[in-house]
Amino acid sequence: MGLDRAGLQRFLARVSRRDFLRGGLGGGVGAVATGAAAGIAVAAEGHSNHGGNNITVGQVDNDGNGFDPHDILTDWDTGVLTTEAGGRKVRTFEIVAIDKDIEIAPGIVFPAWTYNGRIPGPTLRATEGEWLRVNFVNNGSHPHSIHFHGIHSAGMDGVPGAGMVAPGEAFTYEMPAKPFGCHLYHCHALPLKRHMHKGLYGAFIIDPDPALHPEHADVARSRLLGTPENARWHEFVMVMNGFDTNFDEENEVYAANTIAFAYAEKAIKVEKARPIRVYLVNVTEFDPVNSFHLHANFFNYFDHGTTLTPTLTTVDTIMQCQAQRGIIEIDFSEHEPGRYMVHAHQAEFTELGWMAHFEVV
Ligand SMILES: [Cu+2]
Repeated sequence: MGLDRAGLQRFLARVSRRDFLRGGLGGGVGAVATGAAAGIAVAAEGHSNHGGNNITVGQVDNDGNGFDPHDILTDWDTGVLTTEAGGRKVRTFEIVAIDKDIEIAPGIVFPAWTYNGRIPGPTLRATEGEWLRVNFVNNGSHPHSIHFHGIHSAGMDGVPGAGMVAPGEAFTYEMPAKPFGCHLYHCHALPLKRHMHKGLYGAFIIDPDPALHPEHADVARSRLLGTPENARWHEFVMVMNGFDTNFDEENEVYAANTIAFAYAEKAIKVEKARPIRVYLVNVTEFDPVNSFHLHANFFNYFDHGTTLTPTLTTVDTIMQCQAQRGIIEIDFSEHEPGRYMVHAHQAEFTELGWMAHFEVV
């Protein structure tokens, strides 16, 4: 093969990561095997599987996890909206950090740290110009925080010394909802990579206020949850993540919204006539980039979602470093009905779980 030493190391690392899934749970050091795991293997690239599905065999217990990845696509948490005497609109959210085991692929249970018992945490959704109040309780076993990617004061940054919360304690983060776009939040306790990859992150969407964007008011209205213009769209959140199940600082499982192959096994149904908007966030730890590639079609992309005109037009692949995010807009109205694949174009990530289908009907 002519590999140099570094190349050989990369090759061996890849083999060991694939062997993890191919061998099912045999080498699952650190991952907790459930009873249901016995006999579960992965239909990987063995010769007998050519032409097969190349996805996991068996089912993740969504009830046991307490969430269904198909619900996570669309279950916006809009909090509670109140108007103060002075007219200020305040949106209040409740988030609790909890240690919890999550089954991320059939039979592979990850000892996670979560916001509200799920990974990703609730998809917080607000409107530009509101005031946000996030009541955070840390019921986990380690100090945690919520660091928002948005615009706020130093004291609200969720870093050590500004909103770090010891186990059993609470903190309220307050900030304006700006700028509009597709953002994220995550724990910023140290060591950061450990706290992030354990599952403490979520999407944070701020819809534009059409009144503030007269030049693109129609686009802003189409993004504003609750308007008829917005209801035309299929909107989905996809948080690209990975899990290091044996704590060797490499991911063994990849996904959008945590559960390997969830949307490959059960496709995301979309009506042909309705446009699709994906709020895409990359929180993958340990790998420098992740990506989103669409088959048989092209899309427009709004980097960070902070513009109302696309920052990339007519592309079929975009990549994001960790914490980068953006809005993808897809139109299948001219396509024939059928299944259209989406996956990371790092083939390894695809084989380890980050693959999905849109089923256009
Ligand atoms: Cu933390």
